[in-house]
Amino acid sequence: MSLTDSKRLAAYKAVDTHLNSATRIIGIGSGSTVVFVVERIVQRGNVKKNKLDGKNENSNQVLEELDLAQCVFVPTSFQSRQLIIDNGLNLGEIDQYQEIDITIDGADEVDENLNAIKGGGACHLREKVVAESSKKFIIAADYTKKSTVLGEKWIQGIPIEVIPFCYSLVLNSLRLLGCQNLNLRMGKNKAGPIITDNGNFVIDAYFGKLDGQQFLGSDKFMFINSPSEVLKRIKLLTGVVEVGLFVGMAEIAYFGEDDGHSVSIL
Ligand code: DER
Repeated sequence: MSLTDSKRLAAYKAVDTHLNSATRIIGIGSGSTVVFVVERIVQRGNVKKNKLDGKNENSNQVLEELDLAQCVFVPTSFQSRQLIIDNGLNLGEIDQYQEIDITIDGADEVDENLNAIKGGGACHLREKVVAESSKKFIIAADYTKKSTVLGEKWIQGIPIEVIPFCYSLVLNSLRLLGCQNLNLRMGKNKAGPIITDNGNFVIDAYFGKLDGQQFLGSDKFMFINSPSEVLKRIKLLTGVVEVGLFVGMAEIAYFGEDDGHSVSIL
């Protein structure tokens, strides 16, 4: 069972469980898993033609056909905007649709309380805006993303979008918060740092496991290393635009397992 197959499993399950003929405004996340979210939405646009025989292959669910002409899709990045356009779906922008019915997105890690680290693709600012504007925020991910606590498997660090002008000041502030494992995210096929869709830099800051058992920070500003406390402390730093911690936002998460057919649900 490949990782790609497990992403597809999770994406299809999320779409088949939550999208029906009444769904109109849909937020599309960013990353590799959401490619399969859009793939399934397009298939559901014509159940008969795509021979889905009305049944989801993983369950006895009856699949309603989606009237895609009546639906609008809100992107969370340049990548997801392109995905919507390339699949001939109606594109809507967040400033036109502030009440989104449902957003389905990926994640880099999800803990047992449905808190998530996002931003592996450096898209977490727009993803969080769209997720917060959604009545339902659903995560679809492969089995490697499921953890007990954040920081257990995703050790690349919490993605933090920062203003380029003062990124070194933010690095210093993060050290004062107790983070020693920090780096400015550099481009792979681009010299210098990556630039987000919003023209900013990304710092990845690893605070260890966010299990709420340790104190972080300098003497004057000690705080517990829970996802909510770490999010608050980072967000308050001057120069920080958005933090890749989605705390208490997801309603449910689907993980494609590595057995080739099962999907676990959190
Ligand atoms: O950057 C992001 O937040 C993406 O959603 C990412 O976390 C998920 O990436 P994947 O679907 O490619 O694993």
